[in-house]
Amino acid sequence: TPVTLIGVPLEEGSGRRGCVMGPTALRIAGVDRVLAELGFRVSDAGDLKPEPVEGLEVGLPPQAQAKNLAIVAGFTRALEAATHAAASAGQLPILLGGDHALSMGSVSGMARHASERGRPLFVLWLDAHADFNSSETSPSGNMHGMPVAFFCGEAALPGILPDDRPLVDPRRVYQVGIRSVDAREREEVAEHGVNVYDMRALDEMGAAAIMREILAAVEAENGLLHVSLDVDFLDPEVAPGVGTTVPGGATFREAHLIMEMLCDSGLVSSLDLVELNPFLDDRGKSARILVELTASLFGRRIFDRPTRSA
Ligand code: DIR
Ligand code: MN
Ligand code: MN
Ligand code: MN
Repeated sequence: TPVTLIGVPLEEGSGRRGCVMGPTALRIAGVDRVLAELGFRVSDAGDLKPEPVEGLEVGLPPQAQAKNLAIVAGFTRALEAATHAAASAGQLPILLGGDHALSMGSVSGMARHASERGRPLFVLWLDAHADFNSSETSPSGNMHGMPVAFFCGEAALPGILPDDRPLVDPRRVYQVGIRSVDAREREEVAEHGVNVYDMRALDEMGAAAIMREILAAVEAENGLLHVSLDVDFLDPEVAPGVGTTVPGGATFREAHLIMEMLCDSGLVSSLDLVELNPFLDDRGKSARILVELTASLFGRRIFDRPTRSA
């Protein structure tokens, strides 16, 4: 499958500056080069321009908070269209973020693509955070905490995309690495049946057992699988270049194993690399790790595995 890189210079969904430099840092770290070395045809669509949007605030519920709604909405519309177009053209889109609000658009575009193919879309959410706040429940108003609720139709953010768009069933969302959830967000995640493997689950079960369960669920329904990788999924000692570090995250080896198992599955349809903040990084360390993980997801391995019968 040919791969298309789409830069998303969005930082207004997070509480601080810096993610706008993410796409450039990922390119400097060689994301296109490692994919080409693995034999993929890679094209770079450059950086996405947001559509101009205004007047959405009037549709929000009273007391709702959604900071920088217009700019995030403009990116969401452009991203939904660009991601859908790439997938429809038989390409595998990789979104170079940019903060995690970009997944409102990328996942919605993939949901439309999947529904046109008559296949369900599954989402693997690798993150310290559940990102299931709505404009009414968010304690911060930062929209990078809302994308999962948005593409499941639960974010109370009307008017950004059509109300009748294809949504993701929250029971087809699988979250791994979770360790920071807000009080009301916790209730929403449970109520809507999101599958959460928190850090305790990762410690107790190990990454391999978790991934076998998730991949079996995708396979059982012949689904497409969108992977959304937030830098803060990783432990801050592994990847410091992110605005919202949370101690006790995934290790380098756990993350690589997850990527290698995703590669073996052949199920991945699309990928977000998000929340990289080069202004906070340590000499390019986090950008490089994201690129190394991408290489593992696309087939780099230490040795070929002996083929084992199931
Ligand atoms: C927090 C932090 N749950 C919020 N969220 C994220 O503001 O909604 N940090 N995504 O990276
Ligand atoms: Mn996130
Ligand atoms: Mn996060
Ligand atoms: Mn709800």
